[in-house]
Amino acid sequence: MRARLYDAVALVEAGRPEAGATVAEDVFARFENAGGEWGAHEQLEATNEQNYEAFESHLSEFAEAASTGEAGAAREAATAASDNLRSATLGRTDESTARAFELQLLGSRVRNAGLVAAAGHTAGAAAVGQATLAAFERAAVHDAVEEAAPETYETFEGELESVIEAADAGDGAAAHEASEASLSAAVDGAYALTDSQTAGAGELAVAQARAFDATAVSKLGGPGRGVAHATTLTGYRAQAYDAARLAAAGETTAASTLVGELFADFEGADAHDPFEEADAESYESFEAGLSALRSAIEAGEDTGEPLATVDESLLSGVTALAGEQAPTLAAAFFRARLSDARQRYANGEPEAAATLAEGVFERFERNEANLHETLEETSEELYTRFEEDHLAALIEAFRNGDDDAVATHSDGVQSTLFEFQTAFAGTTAVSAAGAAYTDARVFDGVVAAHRGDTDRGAALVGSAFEYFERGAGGFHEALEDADHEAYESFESQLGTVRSAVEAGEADRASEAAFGFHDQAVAAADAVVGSGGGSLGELPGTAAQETFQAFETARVHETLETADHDTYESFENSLGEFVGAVREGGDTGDAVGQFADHATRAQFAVVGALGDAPAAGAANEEADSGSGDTEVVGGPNVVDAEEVPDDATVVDVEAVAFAPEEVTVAAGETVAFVHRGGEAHNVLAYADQIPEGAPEWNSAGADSEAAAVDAWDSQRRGGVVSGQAYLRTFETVGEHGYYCVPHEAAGMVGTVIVEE
Ligand SMILES: [Cu+2]
Repeated sequence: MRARLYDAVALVEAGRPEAGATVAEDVFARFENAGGEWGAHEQLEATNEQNYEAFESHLSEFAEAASTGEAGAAREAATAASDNLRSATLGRTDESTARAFELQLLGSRVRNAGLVAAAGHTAGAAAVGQATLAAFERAAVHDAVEEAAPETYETFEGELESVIEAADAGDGAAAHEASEASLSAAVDGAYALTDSQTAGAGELAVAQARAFDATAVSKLGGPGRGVAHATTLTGYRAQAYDAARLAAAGETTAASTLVGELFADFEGADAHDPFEEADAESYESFEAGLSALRSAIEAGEDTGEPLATVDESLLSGVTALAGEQAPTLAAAFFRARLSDARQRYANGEPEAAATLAEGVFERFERNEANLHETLEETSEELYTRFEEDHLAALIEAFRNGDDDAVATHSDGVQSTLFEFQTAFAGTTAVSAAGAAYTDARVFDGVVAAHRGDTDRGAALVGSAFEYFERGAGGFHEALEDADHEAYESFESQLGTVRSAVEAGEADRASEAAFGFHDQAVAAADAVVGSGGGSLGELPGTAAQETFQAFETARVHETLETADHDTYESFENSLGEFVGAVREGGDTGDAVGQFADHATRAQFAVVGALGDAPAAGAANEEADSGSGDTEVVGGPNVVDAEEVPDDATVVDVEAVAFAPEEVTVAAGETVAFVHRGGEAHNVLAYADQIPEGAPEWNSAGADSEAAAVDAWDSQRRGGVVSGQAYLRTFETVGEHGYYCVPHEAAGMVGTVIVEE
């Protein structure tokens, strides 16, 4: 639990206070749940009432500081809360145990710094590293470990300094690597400081902390590229409305051209394939709706229905692609629509303006793209200001023809939505939304130009320019930093549109606007790409490291011996957790399950399983049959000594096949030789072998499914220490394979067979 407090601090340091606050709230919730972590709530309360109260108040101070992004205050409160927990630990255990735990906790904090650095937030990582170093120097364990294990002490401190240095130099990968070495030294140090049962319990707590880290690190990423694609689709939404508007104004040719251009742009857009993949149905209805819209425009028919189809399909696409950032983009779209309403009012169309604003209101009430709920959750006060104070009043002002009120409430809806965007989303998503908003305004300006309203068109494009120049919620700076060339193109293309609109050259303005649309998408892409948006494999790697660390941990065997069922549940839930992280999406349940099993495991290694809180039942079925059943080989599992000299050897390590890919000639034999960890097996994926090739696996079963079943029910097909599995390959092509118990930890490989 103490390690998790520091996870939250690390997130705040990395500039993600909202994620830090979420972790803090979760720590609080788990603590309040009396049966939760270590049964800590009850124990702490029983140990010392005063200490308990101090802990609770520090925890809430911490949550507060985390939610407002005050890293320094958060760190202070976390340290204080952590000290309260430490005192509680001391109340129940001796000084050496407390020191051992202290050292492991410091190790977890070093690894946080490494992960934060690997996620690209090197400045925040350096700060976390510095704070950890200072804490270590102050800690009682400092002198104790120096005395008990001088080499370990030096490794721990030296690697910690390397983490700080690498982070300062902006080298995230090096910082991550050094942090692993430092944590591993901390774990070793704990064994030097206390008995192996206690140190083992601490090592399991470290595994628990690692799992939470992997979850926390996934929050460090900005939104992925999906947000940039959603920006493209948001731009199309505005363009479709503009086309319908031009058609209604009798500008049939311009309207039809606009839809044609939109179509052409989409066919070549980066967003095209992701849209199709994310939501095939909406993708198809979008294309169909767009054709229908064009036909309606050309035939002079009502565009209402096809426009609605286009808009709804695009909205589904935005929601599917932008995920939790969909409300940010929806707010950008609303802002563009409401700007358009104001423009219509100024054009002497008050009823049209009111209808348009009512449409926005209705969409908002429908909770389109989850904006309503998200706004309300983000800030009740902001929500009231947007809806009641301004949006409702704006509609009324349009109808009353009250110019002053229109000005006040137009500004009001714009500023409240903008406030929401910056409060809810990080700079990356705000930038993507800013690109979408600017894009929409530019097209509105072009529509005005087509209608011969040069002044208004120039004013619209000018206001887009001004919005960007004023900073656009950090978009301007983020783009300039992310990609200077993209930044310059964005600005110069905006200038091109403006001069075309000012010159009253509507067709040239349309063309320039499509050029600008591309720049807006490129800008969103550039910011997303640099904004920590692409964490790539990091969360998966962090989770997998948890598995690997356990496979080679000293406590591994202790736990297996102490209580086999607990051991199995622990490992299964860890595997499931790793799988969940690698798949992306919500890992809350999986990490919670694992944390429960890890807690039980800690009780098991100190011989107090009877006192352990019960764990969830999610992994019970995974235990069935495997229990203590002995591992048996298959027909081609042999003694390692029997491996032929001319066989190509693949090392079967703790949780990897090395090398992961080998190439052999047809007719040659590959020997999969056990080198580390517990029992592994080797199975060809049924759908990853050449056509016509027989399925193969270490169980000697004739299908993958049968081999999995043999493993699950009888532990057949296992390869243990001192053994090897031999397979002679006849069919040319690629054979993908894996190990059942460790697939989630990335234990997969490929054999390429050549002529
Ligand atoms: Cu394995």
